Amino acid sequence: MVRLVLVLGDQLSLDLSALREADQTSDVVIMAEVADEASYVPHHPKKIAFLFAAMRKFAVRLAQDGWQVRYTRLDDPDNTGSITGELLRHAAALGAIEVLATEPDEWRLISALEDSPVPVHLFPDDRFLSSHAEFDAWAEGRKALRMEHFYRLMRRKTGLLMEGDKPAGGQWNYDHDNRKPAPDSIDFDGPMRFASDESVDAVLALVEARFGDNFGTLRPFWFATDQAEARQALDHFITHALPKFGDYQDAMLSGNRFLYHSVISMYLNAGLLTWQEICGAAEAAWRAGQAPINAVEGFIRQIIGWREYMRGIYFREGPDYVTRNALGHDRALPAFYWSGETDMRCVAEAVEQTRDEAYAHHIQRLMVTGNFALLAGIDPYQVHEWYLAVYADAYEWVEAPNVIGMSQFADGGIVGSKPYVSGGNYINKMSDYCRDCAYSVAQKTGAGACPFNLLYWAFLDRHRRRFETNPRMAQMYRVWDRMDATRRAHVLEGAAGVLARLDRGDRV
Ligand code: FAD
Ligand code: DLZ
Ligand code: SF4
Repeated sequence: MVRLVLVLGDQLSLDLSALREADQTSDVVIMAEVADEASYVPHHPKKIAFLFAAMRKFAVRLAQDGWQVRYTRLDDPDNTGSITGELLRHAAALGAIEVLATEPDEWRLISALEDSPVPVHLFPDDRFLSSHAEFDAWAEGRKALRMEHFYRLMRRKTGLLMEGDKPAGGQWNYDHDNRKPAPDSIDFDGPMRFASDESVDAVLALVEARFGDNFGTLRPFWFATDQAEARQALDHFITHALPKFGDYQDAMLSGNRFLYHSVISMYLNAGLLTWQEICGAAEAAWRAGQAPINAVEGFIRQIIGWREYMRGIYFREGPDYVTRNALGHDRALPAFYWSGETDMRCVAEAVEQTRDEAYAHHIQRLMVTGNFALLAGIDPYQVHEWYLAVYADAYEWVEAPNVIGMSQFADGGIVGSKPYVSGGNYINKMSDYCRDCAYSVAQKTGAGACPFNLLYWAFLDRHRRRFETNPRMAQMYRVWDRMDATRRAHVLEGAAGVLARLDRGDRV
């Protein structure tokens, strides 16, 4: 009896549970480029091109390995436009009555598969280090779900950077060494770039024709599109950038879009790389004396700590997580998130590079675009949709806890113990953006004052009832209260002016 084996666009791993469960001699792999997946948000063209190109190459690889593969291209005349539609169509053609699939990493698609007219047998996605059950067992009964505690469990579980039962170097976390401001120059010219081939060119033409109007620049397209290339990109990072990753992890620099970041999240999330090979390579570099412990620990923490923790939160909190709005924010997302047309240099840089590369690093996402949205009281669902659309690594399981939780505090404090908000001083300390900005970061009131400065205090004032008793915020309320009353009034007036300009659609 023929069974179908579904492989989704972010399941491009030879060691996928559904493939392990299948019988290569009789089962048929189904892969499909479909309108539903390509348009649930207006994805960045580079993201769509990356996934389609990588999917096509993965299908070829599976066929070379002996699988029978039915691959639907977006422009195939018979394409039904949805994953479940494709399953139904192929099931009818092949006489299949069952589908094997690895659990998708999004509630929407899980429920579509559960409702599929052809019964789908779901297997856990064991490409992650932690299962849902393990995360829930860790979370159960805890007052607060702090990533650091979960991370230590993962260090012990994997043995990464462990010396017996003790953390290598004597500390679990070297973050205090990792907050250096931007250096004047960077001696790393960014991630490895790959030339396109005939198969990538065909995808680029398709994406240009079908998604050319979406936000984002398609060309030059330079992403890796198969496992071998993704591994080269990883090696390039480990050799040339990892040693300084820790030091400058939080820094931002005009015109330098990648600093010492790895730019591998899109490959890891799509299945072209595994956490084991990434963390194994980083640890090996440390053991060989090629990268310092603060860099390697900081990097490994992002992957076995933050990444796994975020996935645990997404599945534990359930499908309604993306609609949470603990702070009651309801302002529309400003148009400059799509156009970059703002006088705030930091925001313009983040949006422009997002448009060009489908990439921004963590601090740009958190402390520039995220910080501004939170301070300005933007509807978190609209913020979530923006992040899900514009980054090549964005899938709901990882994007939503980062946006709804960490960045917008819309989950009321599950991911973060306090909101990530700051005035312009933080951005000025960590970047060189303020030098070329129309606003003055030193100015706290008046027409030329940095909007982050104004909105920061207005945010604290607006949410006083919720945050003044938070021990990590009490100090800022004391500073605000000690401020001269006239100055406070000018700050609030200035902030109201910025928000009114946003509401009118005037340039900010
Ligand atoms: P590096 O800085 O080199 O870090 C190494 C790896 O660690 C990354 O490739 C990634 O796999 C992992 N990592 C680091 N931080 C996180 C984190 N907070 N959560 C999960 N994994 C992490 N990451 C995504 O993969 N997809 C998203 O849609 C996404 N949306 C985000 C939205 C916001 C508002 C914020 C603040 C962060 C978001 N992140 C997301 C996390 C992080 O910004 C990206 O993983 C990182 O910028 C990817 O670039 P990189 O590969 O150069 O990472
Ligand atoms: C993101 C995406 C896009 C743009 N297109 C496809 C597609 O055409 N076919 C497919 O199988 N997967 C695609 N994906 C990835 C899915 O949206 C992803 O599997 C779910 O969001 C679960 O993470
Ligand atoms: Fe951003 Fe304010 Fe600095 Fe301008 S002055 S770059 S708005 S932080």
